[in-house]
Amino acid sequence: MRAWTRGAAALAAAIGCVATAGTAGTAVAAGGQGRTVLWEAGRFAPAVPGDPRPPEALTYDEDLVPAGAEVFVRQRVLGDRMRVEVTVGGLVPGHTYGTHVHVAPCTADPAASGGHYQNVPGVVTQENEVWLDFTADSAGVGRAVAVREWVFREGGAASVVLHERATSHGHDGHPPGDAGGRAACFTVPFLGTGAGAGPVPAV
Ligand SMILES: [Cu+2]
Repeated sequence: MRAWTRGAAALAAAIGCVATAGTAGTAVAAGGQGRTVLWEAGRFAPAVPGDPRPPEALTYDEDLVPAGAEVFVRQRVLGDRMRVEVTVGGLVPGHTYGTHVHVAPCTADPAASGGHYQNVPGVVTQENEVWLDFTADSAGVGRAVAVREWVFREGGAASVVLHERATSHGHDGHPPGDAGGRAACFTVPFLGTGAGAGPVPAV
């Protein structure tokens, strides 16, 4: 087991969450002044059409995202700002994965996760969406962080999708936001604008 996996597993255990193969673990922790953190961990498994209970982490392209690859997503909300971090292990070394937060959960149908989450609907820019492109290192581990001066609408962001190539800014012949086919999808119930308000959720 690689160091990053051990570290993430130790952290997950520390906050009361244990990730197992084919499932996702969730932990929500809240501190003072509306500070709220969400962790999700999963292990990619092939999508099986018709599966009534598909795993939270689905691969649609096992050449790019092999079964067994692990994914961790962390979101921190601080008032009206947020930070989203994704780490994936077990990928193709040197490959760049266009990666975004999408609006709907994953199913065996790659299109089910819908479009990119947009802060201002209809505006396709990196700043108005959450792009988390990364290039896997020599060990097949990729990591990206996005900080935004806004927070998802409640229930409006539901997955992280890995695509087959880097996200276009519109200067390379592809439309802005386009990153090719969907290689994998991880369902994440992202925290929304209500994070930090109301009762503290149980950890
Ligand atoms: Cu996408």
